[in-house]
Amino acid sequence: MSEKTPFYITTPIYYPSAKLHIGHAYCTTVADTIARFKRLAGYDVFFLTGSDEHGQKIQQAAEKEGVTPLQYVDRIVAGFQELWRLLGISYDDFIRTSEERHHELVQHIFQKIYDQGDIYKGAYKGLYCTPCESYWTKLQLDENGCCPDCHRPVQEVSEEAYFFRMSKYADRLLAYINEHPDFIQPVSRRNEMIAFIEQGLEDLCVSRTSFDWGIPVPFDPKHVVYVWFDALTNYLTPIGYMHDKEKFNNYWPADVHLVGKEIVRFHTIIWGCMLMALGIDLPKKVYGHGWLIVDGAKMSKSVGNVVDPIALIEEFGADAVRYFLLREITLGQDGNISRDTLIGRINSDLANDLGNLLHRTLSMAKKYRKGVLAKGAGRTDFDAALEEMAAATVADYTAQMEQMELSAAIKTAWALISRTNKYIDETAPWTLAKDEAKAAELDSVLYHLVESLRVTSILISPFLPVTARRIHEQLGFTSDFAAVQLSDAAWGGTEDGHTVGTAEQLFPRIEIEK
Ligand code: ME8
Repeated sequence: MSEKTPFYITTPIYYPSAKLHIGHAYCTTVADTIARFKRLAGYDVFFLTGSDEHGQKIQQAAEKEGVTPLQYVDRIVAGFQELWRLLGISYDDFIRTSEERHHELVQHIFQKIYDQGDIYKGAYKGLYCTPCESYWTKLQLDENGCCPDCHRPVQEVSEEAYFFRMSKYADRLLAYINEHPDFIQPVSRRNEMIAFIEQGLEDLCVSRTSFDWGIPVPFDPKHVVYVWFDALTNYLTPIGYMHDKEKFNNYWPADVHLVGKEIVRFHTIIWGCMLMALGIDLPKKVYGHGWLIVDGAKMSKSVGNVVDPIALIEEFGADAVRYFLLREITLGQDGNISRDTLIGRINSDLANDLGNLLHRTLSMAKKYRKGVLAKGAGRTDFDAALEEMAAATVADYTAQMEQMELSAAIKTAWALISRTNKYIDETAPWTLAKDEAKAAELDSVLYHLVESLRVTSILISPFLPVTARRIHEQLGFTSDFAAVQLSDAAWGGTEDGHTVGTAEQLFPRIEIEK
């Protein structure tokens, strides 16, 4: 096993029922940025995403198209994987719940909990929302008697079913939540969950007989396992729960399950009780992020405002989309996105602040010194101030990233970019270049500009991985960028005599059509 500290992060596994939209891409981009940061900071990271492929909804959609459920999901899941490739998502494993390794685990867990008496056979009478794959009680329905989550009609179902004794774990779960303030974040979500459990937990229906696209209950195969009971266990499979105890003990408990706010309940209450029944530690943190709102309205097919991430990536590039999502939205809160703000960010932050800084730096180094830098001579107060700012930036950024304050951290990195642009105006290299007596000062300015950009490239690499690598290359570094560590962001890494590379445009300005 690696000597590094393990860090295990997951996204939800997505339903292949429709095309993924920018909201799904948001969740995965956040998780990817955290995973990349942790690798940069020297952790042994395991980053998991995947697809949640069972359930009545999928079976019905496949029937409509006249294909098998597996044929139906295969095509959609290939689309997910293509989107994650385009977006630069650096997952370590992609789990599909239709895989054998997952079936084996679900059946093992179902059997184990049954054998210990925490799953029993009963009769289910109640209300089911098929689009959400959720059971509700009458009291929980909205004012129109519909699903409180999606507000679509629910169906009365009555069938023989297996139940999981969640009620038995309610008090222990509540005590756990109270004793572990970090378990559910942000705090608003934690309070919601406490209130939910305090109303009392009913036993959960964990099997269905009205369709068969699912994992059969091992001892009663006319039942299939309820999709959420099936899906939640995905987090245990790729890290070796069944077959590699050493790997499992290394990565579990998960450091973060990153999920959207509406599924925090499943990840804390159902999953919490399941893990308690299995005698496995609970994840260290379940973080509920907010929703992306488009031009002020929640994305929905009926409103017609669903944003296709692939179209955005094709038009603006993956790094611009990533930057925009991570910078505009404060993690944990809902965030409004619009085409105008995206273009505004590309033009002001990426093309102007960052792109111009790199371009000006490389052109001046080429023009005044044929690209060759000298380290150590002619240091002025301006230079000392920039060094100090860079050191403070690395420290603040690191603290913010550790707290998952991604938007704050990228703003912190951008403040160094702005400060470095200001430093060019303060030091006016074009004036220094005219005066032989100022040659050492000019050397120092050029060195400081390159050094600031080198530090910047490291800090922005979890957010803008392609751009960061391009900056590294244009600055003339031939070392493997993937091997760069956060500790390399200490000032002074550029060697005396280093030769910078050639400037290429990082981000073209987008002209806004009138
Ligand atoms: O819930 N903004 O899958 P799912 C931000 N299969 N995030 C959004 C969003 C928006 N507008 N719309 C959706 C499932 N999401 C289950 C998960 S895990 C064991 C099983 C996010 O395909 C949403 O909040 O419906 C959630 O985290 C994920 O996409 C759900 O995707």
